[in-house]
Amino acid sequence: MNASQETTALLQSAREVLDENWKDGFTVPAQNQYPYQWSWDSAFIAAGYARYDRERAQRELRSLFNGQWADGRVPHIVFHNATPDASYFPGPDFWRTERNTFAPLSPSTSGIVQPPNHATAVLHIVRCAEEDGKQETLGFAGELFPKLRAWHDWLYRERDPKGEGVAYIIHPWESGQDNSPLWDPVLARMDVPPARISGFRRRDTLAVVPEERPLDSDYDRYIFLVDFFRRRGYDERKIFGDGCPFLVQDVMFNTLLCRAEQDMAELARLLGEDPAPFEARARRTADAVNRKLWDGDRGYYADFDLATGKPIPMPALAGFSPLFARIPGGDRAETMLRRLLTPSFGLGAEQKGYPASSYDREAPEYSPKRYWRGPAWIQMNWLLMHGLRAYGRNDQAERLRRAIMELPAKGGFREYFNPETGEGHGAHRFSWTAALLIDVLHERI
Ligand code: 9WN
Repeated sequence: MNASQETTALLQSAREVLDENWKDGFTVPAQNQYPYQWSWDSAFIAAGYARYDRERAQRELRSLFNGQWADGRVPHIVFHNATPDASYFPGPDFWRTERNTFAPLSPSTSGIVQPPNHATAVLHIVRCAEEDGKQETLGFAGELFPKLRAWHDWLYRERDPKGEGVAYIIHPWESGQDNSPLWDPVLARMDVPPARISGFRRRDTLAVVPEERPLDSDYDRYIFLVDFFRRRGYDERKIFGDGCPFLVQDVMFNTLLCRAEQDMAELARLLGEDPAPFEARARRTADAVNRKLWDGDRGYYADFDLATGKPIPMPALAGFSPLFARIPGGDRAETMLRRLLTPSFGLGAEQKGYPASSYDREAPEYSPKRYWRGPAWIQMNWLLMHGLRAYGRNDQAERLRRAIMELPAKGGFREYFNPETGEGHGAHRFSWTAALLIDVLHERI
């Protein structure tokens, strides 16, 4: 096969993954591991559909927003089929979100959230249509616009009670980077009474080997936290007021919020609405990220632990994500790039292997196979690729783009990859791996 035939075959295989995972209205991240609809996955998946099936891209996000709560929150999982699937825990029966009057009765959902990358996906769908000379997705953008605004309003209202400009998260699952070493110090402090976590059985290690998944002690804490929220009926004021043990202002979550507000401003312009309130909120969040989350010692951004009032200076790749929303000014960006383009993250000049490692390869917590503790992820590469381009670093961006294409070709459409060898790990036939590969293969750069 020549290069063009290989690309065509890869594209075809990626579409097959998405066809298999498409459940007539939404896409599961992976059949045997994640059998429902996940929030930030859906936005990445829609970005891939936007390139070849815009009808599906729109249905994907519409389905997700069918699970939006009346208070504006977009839950991290929507259980379109209320019957629990034996391959995933915690399923629809565990969350008891009916304890909150804002939760929809149908579809049933989880009660926590994930990074807000949805407005970015909607704008991407509109832009892809424009590239083809089509305007037909503007109606869809107009339909989603008030829902996206309500979602962001909820984040600023409920998750930023002091009006700092940055939202906090209350669970590692809300970060999207569930098992990152970032959470180790916070989880280690948590006292988990055994009675509160009795009787649950993990399902995530049925299809994926335990060595690639979190430890039991992590899961105890994940479930303890959900129980803490469930007991308070998912009332954010009570969760905060009663001293939730996990309260973190996360860099990547706020970067995606900032970018989503920038993209809302753009959508507002296209729809004849006023962009000013969105621009103002985006600026306020960018300023707050720069003020509160910048770590001058390390030269990139760090999460902030509200429970201790201290930063979490762990070397996670997500600390570079603010490039995606053009948050750092020129000098800071230069400092960050010097640090990013070192062997720590697999982007060193002449370095072998595949960028980017999700955690510093030289840190003691690093593991190339265990999820979020070192492996390369396609969606992280995609975010950073766009971030590097925004600062004119097209050569380095191209290395990430190549990795987005090479990793699935070598390791299969897996959830994550060993950054040293390219071997695939985690769930098989994983949707956003396929979708973002499709996206970059269609780019006109
Ligand atoms: C919990 C679905 C999700 C992703 C997350 C990823 C993983 C879930 C889990 O899978 O999290 O939400 O059970 O491990 O960490 O980013 O959205 O693909």
